[in-house]
Amino acid sequence: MSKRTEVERLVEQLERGGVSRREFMSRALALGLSMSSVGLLLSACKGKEGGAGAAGDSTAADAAMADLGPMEKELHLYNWSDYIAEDTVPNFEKEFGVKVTYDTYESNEEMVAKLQAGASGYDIVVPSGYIIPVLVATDLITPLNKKYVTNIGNISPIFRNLPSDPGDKYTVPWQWGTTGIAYRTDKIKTPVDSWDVFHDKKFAKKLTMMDDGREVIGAELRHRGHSLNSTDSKELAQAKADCIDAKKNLKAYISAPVKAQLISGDVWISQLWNGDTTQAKAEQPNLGYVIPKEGCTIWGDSMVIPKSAPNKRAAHEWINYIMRPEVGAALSEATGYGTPNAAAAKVMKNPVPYPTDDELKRLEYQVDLGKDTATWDQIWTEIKSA
Ligand code: N2P
Repeated sequence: MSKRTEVERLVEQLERGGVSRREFMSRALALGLSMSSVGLLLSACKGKEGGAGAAGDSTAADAAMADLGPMEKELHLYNWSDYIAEDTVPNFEKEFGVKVTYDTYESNEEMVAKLQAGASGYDIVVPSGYIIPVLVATDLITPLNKKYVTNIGNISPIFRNLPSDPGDKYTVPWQWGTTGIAYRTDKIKTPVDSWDVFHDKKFAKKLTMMDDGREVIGAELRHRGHSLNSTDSKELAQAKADCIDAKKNLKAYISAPVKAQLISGDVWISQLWNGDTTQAKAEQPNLGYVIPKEGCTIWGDSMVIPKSAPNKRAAHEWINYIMRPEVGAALSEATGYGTPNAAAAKVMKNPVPYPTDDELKRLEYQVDLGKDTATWDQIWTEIKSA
């Protein structure tokens, strides 16, 4: 049977209620469909299913108010690296009598692959906005029990009811930032203000871009004046060629760990997030950061609870704890990122200000690419192996 027919048959089975959403997901992934395509199929089938999934919404509403029982003794966190204050975990452990484990990842895709591989044991993960609809559609995260997240009023209205999670059903925002260019002000004579710099032979092998297809392809799309969410095949073909051209100049595709090389001077210019640049600047004052004139990504990451989380009560207590003003403030002081927590911003000396309307014109939020995720994945694989 052709792959296409197999997928069609699987969709029919889902509509009849012959397979659960979870089983559908694992079989579709086994057939080689991307996570996003599976998500798209699942949302398209919503309501048509005869099986348990059809009752999904009312079940979710009930679950959202259910009692979670007593506090568990453990909590397993999975977060981006260099994205928390030193005291945040120890203080929580002390106050709640919970043993916390803390693992880190370098990209949304790495984290999603872990969740998708089956019960990961994680109680909290911190995806960016564009990934959330995919996690919801593939049934990998659970709605929040609102009665445990009493500090939600501390979150600024700008970060409530986001397009990635209408009604704040699944998410509480963690931090936000931008993906621009970090550079050594003592090594570069002319100011860096454009994605052009990654094509400049003068800087060959002193340059890095992130190990993240959405960011690298997105940057080259913006470089040509396009949306970093483009699904236009001509624009994508050009972006791929541009990425391959820049790659000849790069030392590596590397994300958070590049900080050490910027500090030492092995690398002079990096595509990097604003907060990680601020962290590096504490050790290397000759560092600048710019939002290139062609524009770049603005993103927000949120805490969510995987459906398979073994410690759901502790996960909710963690989310509520993070929303305390002093905890949120310490977090942003340490990471250099913006806080979505208005009460935390009030007690900070220098909170990162939310971009002005003018700056926002150059910034763009990533969105789920739906069925075109597969095309992007393919292009990124080809760039990496070029
Ligand atoms: C990691 C912070 C960046 C998160 N250091 C990007 N969404």
